[in-house]
Amino acid sequence: MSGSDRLEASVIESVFDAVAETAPEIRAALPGRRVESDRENPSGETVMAADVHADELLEERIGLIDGVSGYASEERETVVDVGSEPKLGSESRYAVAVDPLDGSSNLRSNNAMGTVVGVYDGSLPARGRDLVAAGYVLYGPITTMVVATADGVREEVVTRGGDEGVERSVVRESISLPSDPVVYGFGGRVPDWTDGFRVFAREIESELKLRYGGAMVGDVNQVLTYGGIFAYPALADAPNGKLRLQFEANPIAFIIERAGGAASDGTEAILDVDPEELHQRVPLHVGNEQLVDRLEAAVESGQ
Ligand code: FBP
Repeated sequence: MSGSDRLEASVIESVFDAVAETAPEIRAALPGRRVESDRENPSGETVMAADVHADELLEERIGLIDGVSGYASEERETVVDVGSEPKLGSESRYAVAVDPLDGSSNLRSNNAMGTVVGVYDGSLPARGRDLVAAGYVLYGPITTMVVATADGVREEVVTRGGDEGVERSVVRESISLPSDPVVYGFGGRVPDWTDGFRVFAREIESELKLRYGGAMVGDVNQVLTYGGIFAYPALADAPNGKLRLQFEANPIAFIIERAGGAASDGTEAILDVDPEELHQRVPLHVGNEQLVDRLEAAVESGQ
């Protein structure tokens, strides 16, 4: 293994160690933080106290990792320079982009939420093809962490191990999307969808079962488990949809592609989208490849 391969492997491992160690703390701190903070994020959304707390914990832990030069989050205007000189014999530097608490509007109703993480080889904003790993934590009835690297996709259960800290056990290895899709979940209001997307949705409704929980991580995890498609599409008054390219769409697209699926903005692969700015939004459609292909055809013909 070359020095730069060693650095990359070490950075990826350290990032997901830090995320796994932080996840139980993020979860344990939720009950007292189901209230709005006094802040707005760069996308103009009111930030919950739990978003702020998760972001601070992750910045502190990820910022300590050797080889990580930048930390960016959906809740911060700019990339934080957390770099120290790499000690593993390589000049390669990595940036980590995080959605600390995806779906935090589910806090009030006590539904699932997650943490999304992308490890980019390069500075941000970057193309999804520059990701070397991505993953998410799902705070469901149990806490799970999905990690995708060049080697494939795995799912771990993360629990607190008392004085020993966090315990992790791999429960699914080499995950691939089931070939016979079962579920779909689409965000946004139906009247706000484009004509092409509405036509596609009408077809899908008679083929698959609706599963929409209002947190991308939870909805994508259903797709990863049962096969199907998740979308937060372009809307009449929001042609770029709602989800952020660097923090949400790219990491999820990377995971789904590694699991044998596809991810599109409606016309091209999400991972090929050229970023213009850190907080840009993008329509996201992810799932089994044949469904994403059909979606692209429908969106194209019905603009
Ligand atoms: P946050 O990261 O600010 O929570 O927003 C993202 C998100 O919550 C996604 O997880 C989810 O898919 C979408 O917004 C839900 O939006 P809506 O409430 O419009 O269905």
